Amino acid sequence: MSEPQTIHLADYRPFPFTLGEVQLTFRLAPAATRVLSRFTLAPKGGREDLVLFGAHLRLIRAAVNGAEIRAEPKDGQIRIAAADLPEGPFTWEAEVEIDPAGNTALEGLYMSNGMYCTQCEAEGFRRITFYPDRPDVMTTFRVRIESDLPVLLSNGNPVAEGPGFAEWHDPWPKPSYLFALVAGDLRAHPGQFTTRSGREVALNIWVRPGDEDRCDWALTSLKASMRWDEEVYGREYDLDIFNIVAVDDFNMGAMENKGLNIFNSRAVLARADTATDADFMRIEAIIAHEYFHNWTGNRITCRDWFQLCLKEGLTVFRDQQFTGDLRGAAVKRIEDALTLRDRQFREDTGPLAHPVRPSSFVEINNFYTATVYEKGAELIGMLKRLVGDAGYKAALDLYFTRHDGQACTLEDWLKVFEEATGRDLTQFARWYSQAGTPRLEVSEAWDEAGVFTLTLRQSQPETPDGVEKLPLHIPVVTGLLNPNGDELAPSVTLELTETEQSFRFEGLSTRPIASVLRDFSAPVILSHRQSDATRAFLLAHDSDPFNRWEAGRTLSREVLARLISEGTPPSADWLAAMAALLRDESLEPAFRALCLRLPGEDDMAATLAGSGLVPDPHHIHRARRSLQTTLARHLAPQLPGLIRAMTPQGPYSPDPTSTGQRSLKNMALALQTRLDGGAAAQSAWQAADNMTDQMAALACLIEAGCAGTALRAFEARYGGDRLVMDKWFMTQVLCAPPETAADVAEALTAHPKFDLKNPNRFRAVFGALSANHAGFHRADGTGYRLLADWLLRLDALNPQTAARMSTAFETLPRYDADRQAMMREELQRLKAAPRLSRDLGEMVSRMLG
Ligand code: 0A1
Ligand code: ZN
Repeated sequence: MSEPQTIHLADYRPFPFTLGEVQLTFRLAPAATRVLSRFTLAPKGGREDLVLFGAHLRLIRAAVNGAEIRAEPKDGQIRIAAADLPEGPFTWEAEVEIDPAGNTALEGLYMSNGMYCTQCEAEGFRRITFYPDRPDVMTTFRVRIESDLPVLLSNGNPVAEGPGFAEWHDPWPKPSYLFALVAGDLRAHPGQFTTRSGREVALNIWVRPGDEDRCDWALTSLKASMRWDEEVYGREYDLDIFNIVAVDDFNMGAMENKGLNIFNSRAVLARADTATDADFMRIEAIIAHEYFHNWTGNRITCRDWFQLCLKEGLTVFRDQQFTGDLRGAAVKRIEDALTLRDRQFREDTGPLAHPVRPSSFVEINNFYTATVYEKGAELIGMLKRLVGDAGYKAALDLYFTRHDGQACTLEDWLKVFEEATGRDLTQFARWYSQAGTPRLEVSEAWDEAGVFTLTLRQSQPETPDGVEKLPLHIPVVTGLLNPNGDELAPSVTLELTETEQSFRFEGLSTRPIASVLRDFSAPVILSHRQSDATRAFLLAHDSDPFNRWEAGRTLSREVLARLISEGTPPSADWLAAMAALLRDESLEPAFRALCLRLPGEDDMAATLAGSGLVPDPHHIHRARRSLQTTLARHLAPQLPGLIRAMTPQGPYSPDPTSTGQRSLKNMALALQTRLDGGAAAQSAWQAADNMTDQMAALACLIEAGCAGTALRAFEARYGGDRLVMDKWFMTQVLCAPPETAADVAEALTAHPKFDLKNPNRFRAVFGALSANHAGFHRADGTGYRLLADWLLRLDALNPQTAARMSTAFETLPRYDADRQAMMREELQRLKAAPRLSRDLGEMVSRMLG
C-alpha cells in the first residue's frame, strides 16, 4: 500500500470524457457477485489518459470497443494511456467480481440481514465496478438485476421484470454516488401521492417481514415533505415511483439515492411502543432531508467533494425550515442552536476544525461533519437574512432554472444570489473558507441626549489550517426594549463587516435594554456583559423567543460556572426566575422544558476552557448534580402537579403539542427523582404506555441506582428487537455514574447481543460512553483506553464508523496535563497500529496535531 494521498481543491480538473448511458448487470451471489458494466466515452477534445477508479474488485475482463485489453488495476485505479485509446468515442466494458457478504465496511454493495444493499456516497461506487467515480460525471443508468430474491430495486422507473430478474431505468442523469440497488425478501408499505401538476407517484416503504406496522409515520412524513417542497420551494417530484428501504446495518442516517432512498432502520421505523418522541421527530426530519435532496443534491449536484456543503448545508437548512413550519419555529431554532453549539462549536474549537468548504482531505468520508452540515446550514440562514425572503426566493428560483442537471460549485451558488439581488457577496464568501467560531463582543454606551450606541467587535481564533482570518460579514439581528418590557421598534439587522463598528440609536427617552443576536442570526459566540437582573428581565420580556431562552440559558450557565469555580450557591433570583417560567402557562411546554434544561457537562467544560480555565469533569458533574437538586428542591411544590397536568390524554401521538407536554413532564420527573430517590420514576415506569415515557422513567431509575428490575424486564420484553435493544444498551452507559460508566460499557460488550458489525449497536455503547462526559474522562484513563481498544477492533471491519467515533478525543486540548497525556497515548497507540485504515489514520493524525 502506498502512503495515503492528500487531495486538494486547487487541483480540480474536469473529467476529459463525456459518458453515454451506463448499462449495468448484476448477477447476485453473496460471496461472488458478478457486475458487468458498459458505457461509451467521448473525448471532450484533446487526447488524455482514461482513469477509472476501482477498489476491492476482482477484474475478470475489460474491453475497449469489444476488444479485450490488459488492464492493470493499481492503487485503486486503472489507467489507460491516451495512445492506447481510439481517437473518437469508444465503448468501455468490464466484468468484475465482488464479495457483498464479506463487505463489513458497508460501502459499495454489501449484505445486511440477508438483503443486498448499496451505499455509494461518497466513493463507494468504485467498490462495485471500475468507473469515473466522481460527482461531476453525470449520466443515465440502465440496470439489470439477476437474483431469485423476491424484491429487486434500483433507481428510476421499473422497465421489465420476470422470474429471476428485474430491469430499471433512471432517465435523470446522475453521478455514481447516487446509484442504488436493493435485493431481498422485503415487504412494501405502500402509499400514493399526486403532485401539484397531476403526476401520480407510487410510494413504498420497504422493510423486512414483521416491520410493516412501523412504517406509517415515515409515509406520513414523506407525503408532508413532498407537499411542503411544492408549496415552499415550488419543487415537484420527477419520477413515477419513490422507494424507501430500511436497512439494519448502515453507517449514517440515510442516503438520498435517486428514487431509491436507503435508510438506517432507526431513521425510518417507528411505533408508539418502540420509538420515542425524539425518534419520531428525527424520522420526520430525515425523511424530509433525503426527499429534499432530490432537488438540492440530485438534480443539482456538487462538482467535487469540496463543494459538499452546497448540497448538505442547503438541504439541512431546508429540513430545518420544514420542521419549524410543522412543529413551531421558535423551539426548532433553539434546538438547532443547541445542536450547533454542542457539536459544531466543539469541532471548531479543536484540532479537527475545518472550513465549511475544506481545501484538502485525505478521506472525504471524514468530512461529513457538523461544520459542513450544520454550519453550512447557518450560512444559508445568514444569506437569507441578508437578502430578505423575496431575495432568497428569487435566488433559489434562478439556481434551480440555471443549474438543473449540473454539478456546481459554491461560486455558482453565490453568483445566483448576487445576480438575483444585486448584493456583493465577496466578503460573505469568507464564511466558506475560514474555519473557527467567531467571537462577537458587544459593548453599550448611553448618553443623556437620548443616544444609545452598540459597538460590535468581531474576532476569530487561529485554526489548525493556519489560514489568515479576515473580517466576516455578520448579520446581527437586534432589538431594543423599554424598561417596561415593550419593544421600542421592530428588530433591525445590523450588518457587521469590519472588525469593529458602532451602531447608533437616536431619539430615545430612556436607556433601552438591548437584545442582540436575536434568533441566533449568526453562528458566533456572543459576549455581551449584562447583569443578572438584565438577563432575568429579558427572560421575562424579550419578544424574540430565541433570546428569551438564551437569556435564561446564559443565566444558568453563569450560575453553574460560579458554583463550579467558586462554590457560590445559585442566587435566589435565578431560582425565582426558573419557578416563574415553570408556572407560566402562556409559554409552550416544549419551550419551558428547554428553559429548565441546565447546560450539559461538555458545554460547561467548553465554557470553562473558553475562559482560560482547566475543566475538571468530575467536579463539573458533581456541581451540576447539586444544582439540579437545589433547583428540584425549589420547584418541589410544583413538580407532582406538573407531572400530572403534562400527561397527554388518549392514545399516544407524536404531534407537537403532546410531544412538548411529555418533554416538560419528563423534565419534571427527572427533577423529582433528585428528591425522592426514584419513587415517582417507579410509578412512571409502571404507568408508561409509550416508549418516550418508558425511556424517561428508565433513565431516572438508573440515575437513582434502582433500575435492576426494570432493566431485566425491558430486556425480557424487547430482547428480539434490535432498535429497542439499542436504547437498552445506550441508556445504561449514558446514565451510569462516572465511576462505573466505562465498566458498564465494557460489561455490555460481552453481552451476547453486542455486535461489532452493527454500527447502531456500536454507537449505542461507545457513543454513550463518550457522551457520558465525566465517565469518559475518568481520571484513571479507563474510558480512553476502552474506547481506543474498541476503535481498533472496529477499524478492521468498518473504518468509516471507527473514524467518526474517534472524534470523542477531539476535545483533548481542553483538559489537564494528565488527561491530555493519557488521550495522546491512546491516539499514539492507534496511530502505530498495523493496518490502520486511511479513515482513522487521518483523524488520529489531525487530533495529534
Ligand atoms: N448524503 C447523506 C448522508 C450520507 C453521507 C455519507 C455517507 O457515506 C459516507 C452515507 C450517507 C445525507 O446527507 O443524508
Ligand atoms: Zn444530506
